[in-house]
Amino acid sequence: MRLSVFFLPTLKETPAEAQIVSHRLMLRAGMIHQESAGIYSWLPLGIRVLKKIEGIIRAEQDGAGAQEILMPTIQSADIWRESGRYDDYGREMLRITDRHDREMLYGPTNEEMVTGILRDHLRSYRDLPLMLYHIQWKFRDEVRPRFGIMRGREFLMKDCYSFDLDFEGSKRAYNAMFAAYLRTFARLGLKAVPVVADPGAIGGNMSHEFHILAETGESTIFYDAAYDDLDLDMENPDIEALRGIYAAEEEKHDPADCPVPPERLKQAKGIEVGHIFYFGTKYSKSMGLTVTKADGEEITPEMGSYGIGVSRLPAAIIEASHDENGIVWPDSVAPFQVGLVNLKTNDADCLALCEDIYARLENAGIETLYDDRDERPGAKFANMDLIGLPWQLVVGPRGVKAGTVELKRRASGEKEELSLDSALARLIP
Ligand code: P5A
Repeated sequence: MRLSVFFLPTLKETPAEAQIVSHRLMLRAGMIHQESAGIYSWLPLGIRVLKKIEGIIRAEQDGAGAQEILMPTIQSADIWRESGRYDDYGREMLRITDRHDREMLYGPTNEEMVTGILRDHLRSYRDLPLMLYHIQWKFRDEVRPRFGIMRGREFLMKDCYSFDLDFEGSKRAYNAMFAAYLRTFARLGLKAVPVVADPGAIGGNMSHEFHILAETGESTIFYDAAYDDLDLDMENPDIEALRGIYAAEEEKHDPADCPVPPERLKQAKGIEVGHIFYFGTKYSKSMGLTVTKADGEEITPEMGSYGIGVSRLPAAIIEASHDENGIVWPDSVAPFQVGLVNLKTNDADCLALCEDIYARLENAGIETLYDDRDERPGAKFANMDLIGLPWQLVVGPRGVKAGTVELKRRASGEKEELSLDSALARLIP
């Protein structure tokens, strides 16, 4: 992509309304645009990151055996009356009346809808176990939307639902999702702490949240310092080892029963990026979802639900990975891998070399943002640092004469003068 035509409305000034660094940087880097309180448009740089995150989540959900579906954002109030949550949900639910005076709502979550789908289509007990997920926008009329997309009113969630014949099966599903979550967050460049949590409005009696430690986190968690020392293979996490380590959110933490000695107990702020629930037959029972076993016994499936705050994740990643100059994207979610900077666009040799490099990177499938604008070098460097692409490849008149380019790694700031071929060899696998 050529920066001269890319829609990247960056801001030099720090927006006054943004209280935390991720919100400031997302606005300054031209990733999002506010429409109303807690409601945002995603601009080209922002949507590229969001799609990368979605891709990793999707791959790990598929890998855990869940199947992708897509349910609508607008739901009928009727199914929520069946579960009994229509009145319970209160003012957080955005209620809508259609032209026939039917009561509808913008879904804050989909337990009822997915249970309804199974009620209509589950034919045999052999169809279970089953895990279905989708990645869809939700609306919750939060009392205090804030910090940009971190606590939005309209936000993107990955929500998965498991259906099993018995508790044992349900526990297997829960554990498979637990492991998939740790792998997902690791691939996003994050270390997530799983904590025992309160199921709240979703219900049930077993629940874990996944938190990213950050000063700006809205939740308070308590955890065993052993977690900090644990050298986890996050791509292949040892779930039992993790489970053995005490961690709980504030409401679930009882100093009187806490198994961790006070000197090893840590209190920290966390950003909740995921939340999983086991709630047995709460929805299947109230909505009459049953299946008949071979011996004629009628079973009410056991369920769980598993959420990830997809649109919250870009902010959580920025909170965990930035410096004074801007965002530092992990390779896996970066909107482009390489920023190609032409320091002198009116120099024929610089131009020719940049065009050649750009074509070679693009042909090799390396996503490249090519700064071909007629701008001061200082502005170009500041811009590249702000948007945080993992690699910067800088081409200037001096280097062109010497046959070299400069390759900078954004995360470390390390710069190297290399021949073009060695620079490209680094970037093209
Ligand atoms: C689990 C999936 C649920 O809704 N039902 C379906 C269950 N869980 S949850 O904890 O309420 O939400 C799941 C994740 O969504 C993110 N999230 C938000 N992100 C941005 N803005 C919000 N207002 C918001 N509310 C929830 C969180 O990451 C949460 O863990």
